[in-house]
Amino acid sequence: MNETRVIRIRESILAENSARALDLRERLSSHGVTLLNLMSSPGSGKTSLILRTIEALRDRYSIAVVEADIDSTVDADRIAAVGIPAVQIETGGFCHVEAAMMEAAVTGMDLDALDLIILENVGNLICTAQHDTGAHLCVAILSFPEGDDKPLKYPIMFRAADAVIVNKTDYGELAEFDLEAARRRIEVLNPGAPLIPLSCRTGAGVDAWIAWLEPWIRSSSPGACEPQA
Ligand SMILES: Nc1nc2c(ncn2[C@@H]2O[C@H](COP(=O)(O)OP(=O)(O)OP(=O)(O)O)[C@@H](O)[C@H]2O)c(=O)[nH]1
Ligand SMILES: [Mg+2]
Repeated sequence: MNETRVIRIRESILAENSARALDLRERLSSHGVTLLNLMSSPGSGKTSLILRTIEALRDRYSIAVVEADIDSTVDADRIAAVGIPAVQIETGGFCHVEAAMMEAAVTGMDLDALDLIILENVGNLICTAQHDTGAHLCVAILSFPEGDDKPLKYPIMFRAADAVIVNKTDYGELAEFDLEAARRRIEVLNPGAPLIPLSCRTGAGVDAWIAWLEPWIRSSSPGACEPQA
């Protein structure tokens, strides 16, 4: 009897992506550029955090932004409106960014003139964490209205992160978000990963985020973020 031939597409596609991501990361490092991959569910505050980060760092560092969405240039337009170069990746249905998309996005950028590229990944908590984009750092954002149970339901995202931001703390009691419960759940998944509560609306806590991020810029060495299966 003939043996059934099995072609493992997923493994080979992921392996090819990982190789491209490694090349891109090394290329960016050689130009002294740090790539930060921001991931969260839709509406948690990725674009708002990018705008806060630009505000805090633009005097000291040269920053560019890559926005990824299934469609539209809404977020790239918000970044361009504050005078920071922004490239929009329209993924056309893909729910994550891959290394090849980032290669295309950085083509044409003057890498020697840049210190930091921030990627706003597509809004979702699942497949974004499974694909290496070439980033040096991966940061996950959770927000008060989403609930403190998200690390239990979407562990891969929280395992993949170098740091976890908890945004929208200004919701306070309204959101019934238990920060200590979230901290314990993330600690189990990703021991030692810092949890940084803040509010992009009021600016409270943004200093702690900048204090965590700044040493990585220009160091161009990768954090511990790893795509999760
Ligand atoms: N109350 C409050 N609202 C916030 C805060 N941060 C962001 N928002 C609001 O939340 C909504 C979504 O914020 P965005 O920054 O667009 O979120 P996003 O993650 O970029 O969303 P997508 O790109 O659609 O995935 C907007 O109405 C923001 O004004 C915050 O700290 N507190
Ligand atoms: Mg956005």
